Amino acid sequence: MSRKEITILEDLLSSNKKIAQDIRLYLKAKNIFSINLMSSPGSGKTSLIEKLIEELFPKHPIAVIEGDIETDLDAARIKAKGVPAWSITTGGACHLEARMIAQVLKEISEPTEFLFIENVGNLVCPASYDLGENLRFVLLSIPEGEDKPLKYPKAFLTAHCLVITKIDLIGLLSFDLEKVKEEARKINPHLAIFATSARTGQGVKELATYLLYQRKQWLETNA
Ligand SMILES: Nc1nc2c(ncn2[C@@H]2O[C@H](COP(=O)(O)OP(=O)(O)OP(=O)(O)O)[C@@H](O)[C@H]2O)c(=O)[nH]1
Ligand SMILES: [Mg+2]
Repeated sequence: MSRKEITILEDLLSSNKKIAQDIRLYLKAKNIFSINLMSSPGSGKTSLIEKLIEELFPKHPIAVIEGDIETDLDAARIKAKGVPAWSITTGGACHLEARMIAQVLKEISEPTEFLFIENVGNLVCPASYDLGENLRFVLLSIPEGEDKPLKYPKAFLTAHCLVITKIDLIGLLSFDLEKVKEEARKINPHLAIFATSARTGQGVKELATYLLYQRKQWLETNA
């Protein structure tokens, strides 16, 4: 990358960061706790949101922003659960940016406790863009293989929580769960780690409890 390209990228990230901070303040004023979900395509982001909706909604009102390169298929899946959802189609861009989220936020008119933001399926670019979220999830599904924390460290370094998805498939594939946890924690010792299955529901209640606890803590702070 040339020096000029590096400068442009730095400017872009710093302007993204400013918008993200405004988003955090805006959402805090409305008591909306937001979660940015990052993973490779098909790791189970939408499926996990669907299961968390089953666990939390309607007692805890939810809104969802779905980022995709093309189509609003994921938003349609969320709306089918009775939850308001907005689709951001990036038209080729491999990640969401804070300015895209800012455009949608004003449309959230109902009281909301949790805002899930499903990032574009990609384990690289989304890690560099703050979306004003309070929690960042990185998902890693069993079929992707156990080397992903080592190969894509930034996603694991910047996340608060690792969700190992499709845990129902662990008996079918060679995947050393303990080794992955250990390697992920070497990159980021603060990672909370859950293993879930959208098929059997395993781990979803525990993850929902974690979210409720994190939001409660956040409501009690001024951050
Ligand atoms: N066996 C199993 N399959 C799952 C699980 N979660 C998701 N899937 C399947 O994995 C595929 C992809 O799931 P999605 O939830 O659409 O994945 P995604 O990460 O939202 O995909 P993109 O939005 O395209 O990046 C679908 O066929 C799901 O049925 C799970 O826990 N177990
Ligand atoms: Mg999806």
